Amino acid sequence: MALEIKYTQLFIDNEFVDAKSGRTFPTYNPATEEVIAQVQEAGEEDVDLAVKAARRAFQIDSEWRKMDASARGELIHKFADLMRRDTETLARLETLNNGKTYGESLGDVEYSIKCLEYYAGWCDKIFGQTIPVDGPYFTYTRHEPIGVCGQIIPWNYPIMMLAWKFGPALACGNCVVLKPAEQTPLTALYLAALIKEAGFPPGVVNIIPGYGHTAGNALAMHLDVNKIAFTGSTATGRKIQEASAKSNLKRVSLELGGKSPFIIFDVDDESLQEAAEDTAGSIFGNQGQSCCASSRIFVHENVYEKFLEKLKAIAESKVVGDPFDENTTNGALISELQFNKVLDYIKSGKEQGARVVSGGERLGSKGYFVKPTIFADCNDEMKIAKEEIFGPVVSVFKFKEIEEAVRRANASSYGLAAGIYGKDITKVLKLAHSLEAGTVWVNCYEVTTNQAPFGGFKQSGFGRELGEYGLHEYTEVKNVTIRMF
Ligand code: TXE
Repeated sequence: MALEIKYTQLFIDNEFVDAKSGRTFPTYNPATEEVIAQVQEAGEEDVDLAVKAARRAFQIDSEWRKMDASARGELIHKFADLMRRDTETLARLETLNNGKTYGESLGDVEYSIKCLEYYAGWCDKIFGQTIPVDGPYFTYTRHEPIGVCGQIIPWNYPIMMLAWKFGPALACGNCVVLKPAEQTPLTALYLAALIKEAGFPPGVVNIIPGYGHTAGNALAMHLDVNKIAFTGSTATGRKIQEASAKSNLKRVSLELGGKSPFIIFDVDDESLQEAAEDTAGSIFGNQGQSCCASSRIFVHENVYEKFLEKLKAIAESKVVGDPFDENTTNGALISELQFNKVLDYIKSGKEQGARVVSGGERLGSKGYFVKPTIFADCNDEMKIAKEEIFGPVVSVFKFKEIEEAVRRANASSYGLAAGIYGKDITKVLKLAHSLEAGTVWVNCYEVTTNQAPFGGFKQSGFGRELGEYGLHEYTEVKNVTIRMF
């Protein structure tokens, strides 16, 4: 059955409305390069209306502010239940607009529902302290919502990034204005309809599709936005931070790019196979368009060639193509721009002397498909070794000593995630503590859970998402001190 595109307007104050300018922009199916729909394009005026709606909803005596924390939790649960009801529609829409396989989209929807449920449970468990201060005073703290939160998300996990942003923000009692990526507005707008159906008061959630340099920038510069949560490139993250400094010092949390190392020791055959599978799962899954993708693999020299053989066998077993076909394991990259960027990196890897073990080219002539690509004999100075490619392209390096592996793994401006495969617990722990990364996975990779924090060291950003730590990004701590007569 054809998928009906029901929602293409801005969602402000619980209503779907046209952009004030009347402008629209096309959104594409990356697997066919065809236009799916025209979507209303938010501009500065629309951003302002959304922020005003959010501000009204955040007034101290508003329905949202007066709502019991437990009732807030029930609303988030209701939203998650509606997502569960509409799982298939959401997954189909995600695949249509993003190009990832339908199976991946189903997984994303399920994981997003669980994220929202996790945060729904937190609503009535967010509390401060009573503090034994000096003098005849009684002091306590309150963890209050920050206010109107702008949220700017990317296109690689459109539903999941929305859930990561909405979950903690709403649990803490904030109001939100979310700008989805211009490449993938459709699932966010469908979710807007579910927000309304769940019964959130008007203005608590607003969703404004549009471009980064216009709508995104207007949100980041807005004087009445209290916080911006951003996921995207390091270059744009810098602009968000700058906009905060130039406007009202709004709080900022940034989840940016990565060039994550995965260090594989001289392990037995079975472990090496597992390490190869984990590598492939991360760098080829979602077409490598994942900020924590295992893009730099450091393999001990004793098992280097064996590892490459195993990874090659996995890469060549992948079925790239129509993301709706159930036999497909790898879908399309998001856009022509991203596709060309990835192909340029592949070209540069070849030119700089890396050995192509597998892939190294596009697939077919229509749709943004790239074959899973493995480069061996890489050195640390190559462009493919240093820059985030954000595609199904992995660089494999050889190492001898553990100290050397740590030094080379840490020689990056990024610090989002890292992995280790090894059986010597002392060595592994020492390494885990030496790596400059917000997450270190040991004998596994990309095990991102709703309960544990995720975020970056260095230029991979700051602030944490998920888990209890994720809540800290969405509250202000207020100290109340009372003189006791
Ligand atoms: O990212 P942008 P792009 C990396 C990845 C990719 C590269 C470029 O390497 O190849 O970034 O992707 C909004 N003010 N990541 O150009 O620009 C934009 O509309 C406010 C890693 O798509 O960062 C979108 O909603 N907002 C990453 C969001 O920022 C602005 C995920 C992300 O877009 C803006 C995506 C501005 N001036 C890309 N300019 C990850 N960490 O997972 C753009 N935006």
